[in-house]
Amino acid sequence: MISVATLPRLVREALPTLQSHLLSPHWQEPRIGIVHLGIGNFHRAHQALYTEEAMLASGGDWGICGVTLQGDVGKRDALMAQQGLYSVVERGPHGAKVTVVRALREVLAMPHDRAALFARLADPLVQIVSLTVTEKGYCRDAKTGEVALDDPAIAHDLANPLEPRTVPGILVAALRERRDGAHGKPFTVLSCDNLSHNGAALRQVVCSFARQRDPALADWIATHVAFPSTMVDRIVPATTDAERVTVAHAIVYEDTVPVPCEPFRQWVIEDRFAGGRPAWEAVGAQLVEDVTPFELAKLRMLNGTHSTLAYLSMLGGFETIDAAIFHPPMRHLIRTMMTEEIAPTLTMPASFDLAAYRDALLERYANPALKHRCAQIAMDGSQKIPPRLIATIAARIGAGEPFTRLALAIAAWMMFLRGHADDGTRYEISDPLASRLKTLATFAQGEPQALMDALLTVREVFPEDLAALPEFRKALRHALQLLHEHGARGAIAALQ
Ligand code: CS2
Repeated sequence: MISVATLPRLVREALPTLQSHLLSPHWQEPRIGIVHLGIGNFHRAHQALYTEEAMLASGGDWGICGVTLQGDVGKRDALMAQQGLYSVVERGPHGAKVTVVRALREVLAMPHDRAALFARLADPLVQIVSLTVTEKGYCRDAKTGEVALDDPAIAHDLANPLEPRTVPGILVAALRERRDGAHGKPFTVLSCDNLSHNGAALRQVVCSFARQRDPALADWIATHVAFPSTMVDRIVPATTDAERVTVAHAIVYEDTVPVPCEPFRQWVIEDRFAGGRPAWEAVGAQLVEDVTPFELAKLRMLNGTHSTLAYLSMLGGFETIDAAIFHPPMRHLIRTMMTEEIAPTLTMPASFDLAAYRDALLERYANPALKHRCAQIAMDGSQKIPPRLIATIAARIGAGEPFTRLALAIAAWMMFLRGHADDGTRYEISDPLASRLKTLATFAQGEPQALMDALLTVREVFPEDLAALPEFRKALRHALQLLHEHGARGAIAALQ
């Protein structure tokens, strides 16, 4: 058994000593061509890996400058102590595959490294600014799709445009510098978050922010900046010590910041870039004209059922996704939900087989090596539920079709907000609206009708017309009653 802390730290000088299966050959250290906002596990196991492989396949200076927006100097320092190197641990049913990634060249922490970040963003070598900042990072007004002017962080950035902290504030300040700089060329802004029409959504937020202070800049952005939409997919849990140990055995160096993930990965990108881009298509990414069908299929089939599993599991006491899907009634519920309620809302290209997609998802969920915690997926429900579940319900209602299981998912979220499982175990609610949601849920004292009436007033999640719709209220009320009377496990069994 290796003692991780006694090993030398993974640094670039160590690369020649690593075994060849941990690295692909022919690597030339690239200059930085991409700034990525939100340097979390997901980016490191997804876009960074594709980018590294694209450089190996076709060259190019697409080194990455990763930025943490939460002032996480600990993360910056840990990655920089390894000169940006880290390992990806693909965990499948048949073992783990470790790969050392070299594409990350620099890590900055906002707001501490503001000057360095803006110098990077002004550098003409940087042609892409990509983002994984989660839904809440967009600072979007749920009703209008424009920037949320009542968000204090946005108010701060509008009042202090040279010291921005938010994503719209940073992008607008950087794009202004690009426009006014010597070469006058923009960068492409590439959203990689789980939002519907993520590129268009980001464009609207950025343009509406710019318009508040400088309409000419807003027009320039609208005309010159490309915001392609993307669909990203790979299940990437949080890092645990298990990865540090796996990596220590594989590379015989200490990596304090490895990333676990599943073997599967997918990336569909709209091919509309203002400047150059890595040859991602050479390494499996799909470059398409319109990402919408792929994005909706992924958001509704995968993320929609993920959130359903997460809330039912938090109530019913399943800690991880594989444990939940191993429970036959749960698996049956999720499978039927996809087949009967979600898939019919999707219009896919002829070559896309939704039944095969569903079966592949069930298999991915069952991966016993991943240990994807339900509590992680349950976070930020107020942001995740609209694109994952509400849009699907609206489509079902529009088609005059039932949506019993989708209603159960919403009801499970509402019950989850009480802050305790069916057996009384307490947990924290992590959500940008947490205090309001908790107050509403607690006030209802567990009574289904009161809980529903209280939470349906949350306009960030439920549009007014949907909240008032009798068929929606009836289905939701029924699902809440089931959960209230029988608990999550009983409700799942009742819906077979
Ligand atoms: C998950 C996603 O945490 C969550 O909310 O549903 O992160 C999911 O694992 C990814 O979107 C998979 O691509």
